[in-house]
Amino acid sequence: MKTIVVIPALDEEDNIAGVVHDLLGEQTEGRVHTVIVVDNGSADDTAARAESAGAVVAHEPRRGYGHACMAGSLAAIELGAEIIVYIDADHSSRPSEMSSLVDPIVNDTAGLVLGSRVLGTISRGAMAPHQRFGNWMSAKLMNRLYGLTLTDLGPYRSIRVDVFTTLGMEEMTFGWPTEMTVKCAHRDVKILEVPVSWDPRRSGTSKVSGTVKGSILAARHILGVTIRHARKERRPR
Ligand SMILES: Nc1nc2c(ncn2[C@@H]2O[C@H](COP(=O)(O)OP(=O)(O)OP(=O)(O)O)[C@@H](O)[C@H]2O)c(=O)[nH]1
Ligand SMILES: [Mg+2]
Repeated sequence: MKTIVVIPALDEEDNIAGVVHDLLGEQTEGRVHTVIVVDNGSADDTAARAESAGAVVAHEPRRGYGHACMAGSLAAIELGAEIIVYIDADHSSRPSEMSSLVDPIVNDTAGLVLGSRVLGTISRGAMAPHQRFGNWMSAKLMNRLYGLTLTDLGPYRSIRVDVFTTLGMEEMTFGWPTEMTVKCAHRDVKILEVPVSWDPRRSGTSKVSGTVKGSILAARHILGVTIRHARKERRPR
């Protein structure tokens, strides 16, 4: 199946070329057709470096992780993607683990695959205690409200495009990954967690969990989305 990787990127000039290179190289064993880097108004050289490394660059001037993921997803669909994989730009996730994300969709054992860092390996210094706690609490709440058995939020994830197009994604900032998961749960899409590794960002500055403001905003969005959608009716498959 045609697999396209979407990378939301904001000021990641020192990380992006390495990630794109690994995704398009032998580590992914031919699974990746195209890499789309969505430059979210970076003030640095992110876009040019992504392009030099072989990525297709999309530009999304509206700030927000969800806006960037949405722009990348639409570009991927335009290019004929059947599977979309999302991965961060800072090398925290490993392109070499792509098979865990893609193969369950190819084998039709899942429509949404979430890379769980809790089931996998978190390198020393890669995740602050408040982030571990926030992820744990979010997963617990999602499990309780949606009858799931998740362990993590899973920023490294993949989705079948024909599932994605039914979701009507609306959360254009930190709530994007949560919205995708809970909407899949409501639609009885098979959700599979697979173990993945999580490393510290290679360089550059954190925009989310490494800052107080980012962490508070992320927590508010994640919990808000989880609770709001639980009140909505289940939709037919
Ligand atoms: N497009 C876009 N990307 C963003 C935005 N904020 C963060 N990102 C990207 O989303 C990914 C996750 O952001 P990070 O800053 O790494 O957040 P984090 O992983 O919680 O924090 P670290 O542990 O410091 O890496 C990275 O690829 C960022 O470049 C944003 O507003 N727009
Ligand atoms: Mg990061």
